[in-house]
Amino acid sequence: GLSVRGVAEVANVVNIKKTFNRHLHFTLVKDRNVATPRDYYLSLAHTVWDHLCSRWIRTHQFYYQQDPKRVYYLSLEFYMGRTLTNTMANLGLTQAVEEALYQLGLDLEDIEEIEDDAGLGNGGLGRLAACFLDSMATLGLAAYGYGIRYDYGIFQQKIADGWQVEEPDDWLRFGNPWEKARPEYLLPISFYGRVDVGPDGSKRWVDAQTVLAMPYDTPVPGFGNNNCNTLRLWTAKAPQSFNLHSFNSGEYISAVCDRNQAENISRVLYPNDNFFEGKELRLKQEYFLVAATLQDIIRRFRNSKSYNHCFDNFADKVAIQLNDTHPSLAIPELMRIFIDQEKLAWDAAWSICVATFAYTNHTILPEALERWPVQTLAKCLPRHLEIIYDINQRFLAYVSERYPGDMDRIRRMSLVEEDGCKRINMAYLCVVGSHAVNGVARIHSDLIKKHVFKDFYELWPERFQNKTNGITPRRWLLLCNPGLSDLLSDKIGPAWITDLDQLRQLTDFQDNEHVLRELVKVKSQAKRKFADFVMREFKVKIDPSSMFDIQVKRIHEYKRQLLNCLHVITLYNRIRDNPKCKFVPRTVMIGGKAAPGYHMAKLIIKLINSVAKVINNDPIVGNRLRVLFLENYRVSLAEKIFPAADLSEQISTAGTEASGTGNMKFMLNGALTIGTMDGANVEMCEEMGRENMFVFGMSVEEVEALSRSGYRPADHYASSPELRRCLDMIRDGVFSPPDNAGLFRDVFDSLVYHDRFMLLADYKDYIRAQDLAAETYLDQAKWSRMCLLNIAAAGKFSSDRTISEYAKDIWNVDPHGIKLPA
Ligand code: DL6
Repeated sequence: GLSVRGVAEVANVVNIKKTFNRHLHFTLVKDRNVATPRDYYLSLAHTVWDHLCSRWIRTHQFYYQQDPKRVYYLSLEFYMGRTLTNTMANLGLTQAVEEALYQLGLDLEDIEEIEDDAGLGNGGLGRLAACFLDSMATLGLAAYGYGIRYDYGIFQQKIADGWQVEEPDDWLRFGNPWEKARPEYLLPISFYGRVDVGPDGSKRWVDAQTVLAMPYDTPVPGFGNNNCNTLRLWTAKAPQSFNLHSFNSGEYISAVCDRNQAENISRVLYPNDNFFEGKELRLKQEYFLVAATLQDIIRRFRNSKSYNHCFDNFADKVAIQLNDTHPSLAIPELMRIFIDQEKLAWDAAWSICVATFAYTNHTILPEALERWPVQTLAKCLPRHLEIIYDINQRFLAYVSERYPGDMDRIRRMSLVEEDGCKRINMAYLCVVGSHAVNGVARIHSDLIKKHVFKDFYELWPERFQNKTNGITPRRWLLLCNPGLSDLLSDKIGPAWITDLDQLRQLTDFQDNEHVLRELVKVKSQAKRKFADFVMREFKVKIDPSSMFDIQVKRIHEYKRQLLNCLHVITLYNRIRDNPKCKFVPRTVMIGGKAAPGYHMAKLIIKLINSVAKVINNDPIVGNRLRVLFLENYRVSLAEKIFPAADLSEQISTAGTEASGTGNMKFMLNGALTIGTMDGANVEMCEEMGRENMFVFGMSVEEVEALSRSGYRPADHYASSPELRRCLDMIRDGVFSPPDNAGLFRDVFDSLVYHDRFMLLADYKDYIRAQDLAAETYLDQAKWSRMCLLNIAAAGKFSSDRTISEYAKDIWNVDPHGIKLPA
């Protein structure tokens, strides 16, 4: 056993067994005769929790003593997944727990499977926040995550007759052993009401309704440093006084029932990825998070040693990172507190705000950008709307000073959009109210300077930065892929766990046949294990010796799952045309959730399942091609998929995927990428060398040029017989149910007559790259060497690197970097 999993010392094992049995008895109140697998999971969770408590308390004592600058990561999403395995790994308890359970006749892996994912996120943006928490704790930053404790996380996806069906994610049904409620720290949050003007002209928000915010704390342990930070999630509670008038007018029962209304604020995560839906409840969620968090931040600042009865040094002690525009109301809210409550002058308050806030942009898709109707803001947050108008007025005055007479520029840069329904552009508000704005991969950061924020970049070039995304090597290698972890530690030592650049040492083994064979063996084992899982879970047999070709991510037109489909149909046609021909056997797996209101995305899922049905049941195909839709893709399923992947599909239209982070997880686990020059693929390619990636498709420049010159997808349809045949099959009902031949007509029309994401333009080069991938796969020596060089080049994509850059370039904090006592 490697010491990175902790050492199973006899005393530790004895102690763990004792604590486990004590929790089974006193906490779960069960004996071994009646205990269920969930009782064992909960007993173990409580046992591991006991090891966290002192570290957690001591970390916060240490922060109070040292009083470092605090970093606050505000996000509407934290896609945490499971906690048990991660906590054991970061605390170095894994070996001891495994041994203790073995002695008790229990299997750790079975127990781990009981835990429900904490699915408080949609996709990349939420998972990034979770990886960042792990890195901030591991680097020793005094950092806090702040979010909402949704009763219902991202829905559970079921597939019925090939269609997506959503089920509520009741993740708290059996209780959550990883949180501590703090009902003693309730905070009041206001909504609605009106603005009252005092005799001196001062403004006050009055007649508002109150909802209470109750914090739940989750520990965030660092890896091997005895640090333990906090993720604080808020839940909505109705105050005792809620609907008091109805109580008094004798409507007792309905008044109690109405309390639900207030508590609905934290009921459910909005299931949109990269899409803005301007619902009032969502606005209330965003303000609820922001208002509760700022009260908490200010309370902690006031209680800290460096507080000297004013806010002059606030920004030296507090950094607030806005994860996209979702928490952007923090800017007018902090201004409201400073001006209306603390009586600061506007200019003083504004400089503190700008020095405090930083904003990360995660997308340039126009349909994802938050533009709240002024009416909605006026109703829910009347004082904030006024403050936004004031911010805008001063900002535009500054712009016209800098560009006298340039009325068009002033109109373009206004935070208030006047065409049609009046709206506030929240991204612009963030740029104006922050000292730093960053994109999430180099190409994306360049694009926001060129397009979305062009005028703002001209005005304030020094505000714009890049922070290429990363992933935590703990969850995405150490814990999800023990086989590969052990191989790596065996060859280069275990330092890669907290210093991923160490993986470069692997290049020394690129021509070492023995090491390459070991790598192949690790991959084969992971593939067999995944095939067994697929058999158990989905009752589908897949061939572990076939190439595992995988695309897992949210279903979205810009991510081009349909392009993958067109390749699958192309392969199918080639097999049918040439049944005797040799083919590289492939298992194409596609997984991901569609937003429940996104019709085309749901139709794409139905198409994938329909294509799978035809291909998998065609005897001519045999085992040369299998297609499988992976139901309910989520963090815990991802952990099983990446270690088993051969080919990673990263095929978005150049310029549309801000970064991608799944791409990095595949790379780190030794899968090869077929991808466009988009998002972080560009930097992955740079790190590994173009010869180690299957790059295809138009560049951003080519996409832009084609748009300008007028893209005509029908030309590609007309000129490529292989492509036309696939599209015609989709149109003509080859994959449709017998009673609905025209089901996929909209897919055909969308591609041939619109094709917003230019699939048809990239089709030919995609097929070429796929053919090259197949040919390369036949040469196992070459393929495995490429895998090794992919892993060796993955160091840059550690979220430890990303967070170090935020710390230095945006937050101006030094990681304390010391190991606390256990
Ligand atoms: O930065 C994390 C993640 C990127 O890796 C993805 O490329 C990007 O699509 C995603 N963006 C969003 C935007 N959501 N909103 N609004 O989820 O962020």
